[in-house]
Formats: sequence, C-alpha cells, structure tokens
Amino acid sequence: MTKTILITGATAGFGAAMARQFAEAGWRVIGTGRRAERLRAVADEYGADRFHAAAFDIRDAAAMDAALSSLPESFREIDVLVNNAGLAIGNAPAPRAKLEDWLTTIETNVTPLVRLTHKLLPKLIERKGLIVNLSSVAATYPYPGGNVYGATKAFVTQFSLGLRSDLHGTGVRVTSIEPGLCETEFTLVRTGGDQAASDALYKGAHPLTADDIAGAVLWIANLPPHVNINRLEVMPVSQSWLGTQIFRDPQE
Ligand code: NDP
Ligand code: 8X3
Repeated sequence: MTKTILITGATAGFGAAMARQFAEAGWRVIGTGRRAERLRAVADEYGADRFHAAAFDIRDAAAMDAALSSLPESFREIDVLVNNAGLAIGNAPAPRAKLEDWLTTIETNVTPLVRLTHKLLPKLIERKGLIVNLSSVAATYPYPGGNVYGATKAFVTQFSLGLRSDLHGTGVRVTSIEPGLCETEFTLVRTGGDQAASDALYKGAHPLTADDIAGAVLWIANLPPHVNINRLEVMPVSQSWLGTQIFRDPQE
C-alpha cells in the first residue's frame, strides 16, 4: 500500500533530498516551504499524484491550517511526519547577538514543530505512524555562538523523547535525528547569504550530504513496526570534539 509522508522544509537541504528519495521509493510526498517555485519543480518532476506542494511560512498558523485542510484526498492519510524546517541566524556570542534573530530562531524551530505535531497526532495515532524530528548535535554539545539555536534543538530532542513516552502503547514511533556538519543552505542562511563563508566552512571537511540524512530517514521509515530509533546522532568522520575552554584572569 502506498504510504504518505509530510516533510516540512522540502525546498532545500535535507528536506529536498528526503522529498526526492521518498518519491523515488514510491511514497506519496507532501513537501512544504516558502519557496513555492522549488516545490512546483519537484511536483513537475514526480507528478501531482506523487508530490503535493504546500507552500507556506511555517510560522503562519492560519496558513498551516489552510494547507492541511486543502490537502487532496489521496494525501490525507499521513503515515510519517518529518519536522525538518528550521534555521540558525548568526553565530554571535550571546552579548553580541540580536534579540530579533533569537526570537526568529525560536519561532521557526520550536512553535511550528509543536503546532504541526499536535495537529497531526490523531491521524498518526490512527495510522500507527512515525514522527521524525530534525534536532542537531548542537542540542547536546554547546559551542560559542550556538546559544539559542542549540537550545531550540535541545527542545526538539527532549520533545521527541517526551512524545515517545506519551505515545506509549499507540504504536507511533518517534525519532530525533541529530546531525553534525552537513553542507546544505544552512550556513548560507545562518550567515545572511555569505556564500564565501559557507564554502570556507565546508572546504576540505568532507561534510555530510543531505542525501546521507535523507537515506537515514528512509531507512528509519522502512524499519519493521516494532523497531524505534530513539535518537540518531550522525557526524562526518572529519568532525569530533575539541573539549572545554578555560578563561584565566589576566590580573592574577
Ligand atoms: P536548509 O537551509 O538547506 O533548508 C531549510 C529548510 O527549512 C528549507 O526548505 C526552508 O524553506 C525551510 N524553512 C526555514 N524557515 C522556514 C519558514 N519560516 N517557513 C517554512 N519553511 C522554512 O537547511 P538544512 O536542510 O540543513 O536544515 C534542515 C534542518 O536540519 C533544520 O532544522 C536544521 O536546523 C537541521 N540541521 C542542519 C544541519 C546542517 O549542518 N545542515 C545539522 C543539524 C541539523 P524556505 O526557505 O523555502 O521556506
Ligand atoms: C547544525 C550543526 O554544528 O552548525 O545543526 O550546530 S551545527
């Protein structure tokens, strides 16, 4: 039987790679994001019966409602929800960070994820579905400038674990995916469009690719129904931990 997956943030990076991998694997895919033309291109490629484009700003509750209530009949039986849309803005340490950037990060990474999950839970319970949430290694390992972004991802991880607990006995599976360095548009967005900074970050690092993460999600979605991956932390081989920092008082 053909299954249906809803992927937020399907216009770029992980979400776009997931949309393609699931469509190619024969799933019905609902892809969201603000850039409608990118969603349309995927729909043109795979056909309207395989890919449904739902273009809206994830922070806009009314637009989310409208997109869900106007799903074509054949896309309504959602089996898998991937809460992927998200961003970081800037990497300034807290004393120099802009409050506006912090609030946008929280309003993008946290509230819509909770809202969409709450809306789709009855359907996911009915269908013994799967929820995959995109957290990050930043949820576990703090780094200078990670501040609010890392905190939003810690929320995503903990919410995922809490959902697992609350969904005990329902058959619904929940996974928190926690990737490290992966080359997508993430750094372009984080730096306000600085392609050179993005290229410099990934140069020579052999970062993860969006297809690596999409492949992991496809694997999880195809596991037998009694298997739950609680958390999946994935880094490129080139990335590991440096340790803590120590400030020494120059007066002593
Ligand atoms: P990209 O910037 O490549 O893609 C982000 C996606 O999120 C886009 O499709 C974008 O769509 C969507 N999005 C962002 N803001 C909004 C909004 N307001 N409304 C609707 N959609 C929105 O980043 P990644 O693919 O790398 O990131 C995907 C997820 O993975 C994020 O949650 C990120 O935090 C997480 N992650 C990324 C890592 C990395 O190193 N790349 C590592 C760990 C986690 P559009 O702009 O068209 O609206
Ligand atoms: C993105 C990975 O290390 O830039 O979540 O925070 S990192």
